[in-house]
Amino acid sequence: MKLVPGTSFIEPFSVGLDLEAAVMEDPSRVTVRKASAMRGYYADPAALERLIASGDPIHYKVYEVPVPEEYGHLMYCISELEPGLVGDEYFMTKGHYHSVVQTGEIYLCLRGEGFMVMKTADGRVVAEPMARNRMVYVPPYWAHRSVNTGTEPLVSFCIYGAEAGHNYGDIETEGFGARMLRVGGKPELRP
Ligand code: PAN
Ligand code: ZN
Repeated sequence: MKLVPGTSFIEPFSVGLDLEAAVMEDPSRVTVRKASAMRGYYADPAALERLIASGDPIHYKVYEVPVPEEYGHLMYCISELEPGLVGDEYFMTKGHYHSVVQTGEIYLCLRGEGFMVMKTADGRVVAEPMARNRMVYVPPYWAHRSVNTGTEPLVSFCIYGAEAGHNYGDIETEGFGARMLRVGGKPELRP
């Protein structure tokens, strides 16, 4: 067998995914982001500080059994975003471009309701609805952020090229171009 430089050989394996319960059974890595990790992301920083002061609740968790972060491998995870509001803005993930910007991603929503908000570097913004059994295709070049507009956790199974990497810096500086706000009790994407 001839191995290709840059793509590690590993043993096959399987993991338990309970799609009904929307959980990964034995994740070996769980990334937790609390409200305090979201400073700078919401339109109402004072509301975020109140949330942090009231116990700094978990915002979202990402469950993984990681594979090598190399071309050829496929990374996958369960992403679980809690419901809630920061002022009038629904809880959301930080959002990112992939560092290898031509890497796409698939999100299969297992639970909850919300939106995948996607943007390009030249300012286009598109929001696709997320609900159980709905799949969102994030094409190459689009930054992506999930937003929970429901009352239960928004949980998705994601798959993407493992070489992708995460570029948070560009979103921190340029923002997302639009925010998902609660207006008259309903979600509305506002520039
Ligand atoms: C997902 C996200 C996950 C958390 O696995 O990383 O939903 O969102 P942030 O990374 O924006 O904090 C993904 O898109 N990976 O590429
Ligand atoms: Zn991604």
